[in-house]
Amino acid sequence: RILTGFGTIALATFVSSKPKAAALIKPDDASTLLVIDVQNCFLPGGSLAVKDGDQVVPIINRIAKGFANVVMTQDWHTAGHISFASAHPGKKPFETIDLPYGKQVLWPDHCVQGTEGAALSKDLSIPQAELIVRKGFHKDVDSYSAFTEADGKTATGLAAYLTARQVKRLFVAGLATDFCVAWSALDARKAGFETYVVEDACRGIDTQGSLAKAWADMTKAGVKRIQSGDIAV
Ligand code: VGL
Ligand code: ZN
Repeated sequence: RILTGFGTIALATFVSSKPKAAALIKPDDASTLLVIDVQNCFLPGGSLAVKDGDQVVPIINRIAKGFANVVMTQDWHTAGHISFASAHPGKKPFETIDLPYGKQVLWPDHCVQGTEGAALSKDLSIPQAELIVRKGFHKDVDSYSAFTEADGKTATGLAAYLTARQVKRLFVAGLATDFCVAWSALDARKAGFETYVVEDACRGIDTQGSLAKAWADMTKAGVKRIQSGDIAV
């Protein structure tokens, strides 16, 4: 009888208890929001449009209000860049080739220096953004990562910049989840930063299983997968 009584109380407690809200993550002075490649070419109507890519813009604008430090990147290719399928006779976009530095996915021409397609979205509203890192500007080397080019050794200077600014934590958002966001987040971990990827503030290209692989690689590397609602703004 006593045990039955306890059972009833325990069940009543269980049924009535509300799920606890997870604590919000508060960006501090050692935190930087890294906004990857929110450029016209990757938005609807662009030459390498990421599905629903425009939906990240209001989300990024909202979370950016919580950050004193914001850095953006801009994919910035030469005309005839080695990552363009058009530079390889007989090759089509989304095919891959072997280059001296490894496998390269071939893309439609995109983000050519100085073109409207390479411009950052005019709908971004982040006036405090302090630095724009351009990448992929060497004709014979791609650079998905904001830190290191695809040769695996040429630095963009971003890690040195962030270290000099005493940044410890990076929150990564933008386009595309499975390429420039993932490669940047993986390199951020290699450089020793605590790294969060804000999933709903990113959209992926997802070619040949790339999105699932990117999340698996990021998780393995200790990247924390969060949502924009987890951040205190
Ligand atoms: C990107 C493919 C080619 C990206 C850039 O921003 O994710 N993807 N260039
Ligand atoms: Zn590119």
